[in-house]
Amino acid sequence: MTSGTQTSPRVVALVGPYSSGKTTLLENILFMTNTTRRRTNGERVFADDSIEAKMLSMGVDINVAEAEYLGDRYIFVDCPGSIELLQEMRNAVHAVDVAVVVAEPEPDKIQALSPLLHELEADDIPHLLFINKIDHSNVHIRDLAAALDEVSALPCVLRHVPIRDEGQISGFVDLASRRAYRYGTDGSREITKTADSFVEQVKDDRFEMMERLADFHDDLMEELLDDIDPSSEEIFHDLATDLRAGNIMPVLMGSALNSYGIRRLMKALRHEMPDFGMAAERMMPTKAGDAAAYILKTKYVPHMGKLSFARVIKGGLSDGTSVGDARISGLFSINGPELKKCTKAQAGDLVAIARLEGAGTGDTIGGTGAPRPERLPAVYAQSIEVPDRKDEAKLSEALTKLLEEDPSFEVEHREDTGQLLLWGQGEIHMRTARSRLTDKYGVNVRFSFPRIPYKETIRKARIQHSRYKKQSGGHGQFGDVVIEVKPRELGQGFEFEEKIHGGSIPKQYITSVEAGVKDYLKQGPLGFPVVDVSVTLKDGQAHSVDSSDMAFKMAGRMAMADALPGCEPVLLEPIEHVRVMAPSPHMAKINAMITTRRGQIMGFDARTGWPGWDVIDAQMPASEMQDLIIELRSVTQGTGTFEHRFDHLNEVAGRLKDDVLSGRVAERRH
Ligand SMILES: Nc1nc2c(ncn2[C@@H]2O[C@H](COP(=O)(O)OP(=O)(O)OP(=O)(O)O)[C@@H](O)[C@H]2O)c(=O)[nH]1
Ligand SMILES: [Mg+2]
Repeated sequence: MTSGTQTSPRVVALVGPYSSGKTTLLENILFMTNTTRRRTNGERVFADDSIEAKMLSMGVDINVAEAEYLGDRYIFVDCPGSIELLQEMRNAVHAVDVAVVVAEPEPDKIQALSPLLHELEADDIPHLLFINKIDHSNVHIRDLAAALDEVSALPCVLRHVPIRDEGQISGFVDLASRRAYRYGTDGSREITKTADSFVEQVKDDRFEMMERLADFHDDLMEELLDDIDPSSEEIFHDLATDLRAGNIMPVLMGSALNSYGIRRLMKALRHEMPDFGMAAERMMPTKAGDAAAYILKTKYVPHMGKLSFARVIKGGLSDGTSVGDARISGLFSINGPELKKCTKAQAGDLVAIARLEGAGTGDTIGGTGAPRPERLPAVYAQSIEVPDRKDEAKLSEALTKLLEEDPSFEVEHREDTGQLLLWGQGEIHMRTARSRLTDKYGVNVRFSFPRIPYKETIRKARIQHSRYKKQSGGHGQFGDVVIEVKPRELGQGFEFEEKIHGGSIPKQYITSVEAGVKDYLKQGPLGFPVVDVSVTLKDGQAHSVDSSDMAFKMAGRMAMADALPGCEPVLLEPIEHVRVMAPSPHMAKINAMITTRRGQIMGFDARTGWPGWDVIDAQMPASEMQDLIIELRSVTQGTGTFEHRFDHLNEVAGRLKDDVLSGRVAERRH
């Protein structure tokens, strides 16, 4: 980079559940470091100001901002908190040196951290936790710590305990330094003083902190066993080593809004966060060129076009050169919505590259075999259509951009229903898509629940003789066929055979009959595609002048139309195999939910690699799954998720069948 020092910046992700105060924390770090002006009355100087974010009043994109603190450069990547936007965080944390998990001080809300913490643990990203909003909390810190232990695979090391004056939190004791800090009344300062009386009160907490560290440090263990009080330096040193090694999750506290504890947080980052080496190793392609960079975010910005937020893994980027096949035509440092042109970026820098062709979010340029963050399984679909056919090309272009920006969307063209489906993570995620497609890319697009791809089959066999005949002066049309239609077992598919003897139908017309039969199968007597039938052409007649391909195709079709209503048609619905995953305490509710949705439970197990989580395998009708994720999240504090795939078709009978058929009739009348 052209500005500032030559050392690479320290990159910190701010992650945490929805509305826990990540953006407020970032804003206040920026004020504290004199990067931006102080806010006035409720104004948000730094916030996600995209139309989608305003509409949903939540962060929907990452915010990136740079600050200088005590001579070091920091780049913060503030991630949106909604669980439906988890992919955004997953892509970002892959590139950072450390993550600060911002959480609210309510034991009930701690479980919502579980998927986030697992993300960080799975990708080996060192992380610490900042308990925010401590200003208006009466929480008992031990309850909170116990709740944290439940959701974190790493031991939580509580580093601060609050000091209360008349029920209000007025400061905290730093258990490592044994100092008490009073939160300043002007909201910007922390006044320190050593107070033995406070320290005395928190002796047990300090001992517990040291015990947890001692699991990784024999020296410390010996000191504790010999009743020797270790020095602050030793504890700080061990804390730093353990954060870097991913042994522990340190826990700090404060209030982003009131600037409480922010200086302590910055100091902890300054002294304890890992350097760039670990992130570089995580992102490095197996075969890297001279320079390589990982793209944590692709964004289409009005007036600028495509921007790729990239962290340089090795080598340097410079304007006008190429990295692998990718041409760098414009480099910018990022400060919130402001971009400043720069000419170079070196390993460790996080910059925006302009108009980078052929690479999207999660890709790495300048190498092959780079690890990439996994895509979240799609759990919620909407059918999208443009009322005006003229907009089709525009829609397809906009969808390409949407998918480049956010790999947790998927597009599926369903042949059986003829619909174009957009798959994503839930209602909120879908609303961001709608807003992007309509407001940002100007496509007039309609969203609705997808049609269920019902099918039909038959239960009875039948022999049918049908004749297609037309005499309209000159050339006529003549095709005569005898077919036998038989049901096949579910899942066996369609089969066509011919058993014509003595050439009653000339060979060349047999394929025409088959084409006519297949054409009919697209919509059977109940209005749905017909599956799992066998049709045998047994006999027929041809006319030397009037017979033609067309006439036999029509005859084949006609014979099917005549035969099938008499073959006891039955309605089939798609059944999906679902794996529902959630923390164990929610399993009883999930069982009930599956049963209410006509699901059948097939198995139950602990979730591998996820302590405290279980998995239920079930089969469930697709029609019951369209809003499954919404209910699942509401009964699991937002933590539950599922994977699914088509399994088989199953007969629908009774009232349900009538409902489907009447719905279908109504739909066709449109
Ligand atoms: N009382 C109190 N409120 C806070 C504190 N920090 C943030 N808030 C409030 O919490 C709300 C959410 O804050 P944000 O900073 O937007 O939260 P976020 O984590 O960025 O939210 P998303 O990006 O939507 O997930 C706002 O109304 C803040 O004013 C705090 O320390 N104390
Ligand atoms: Mg935010």
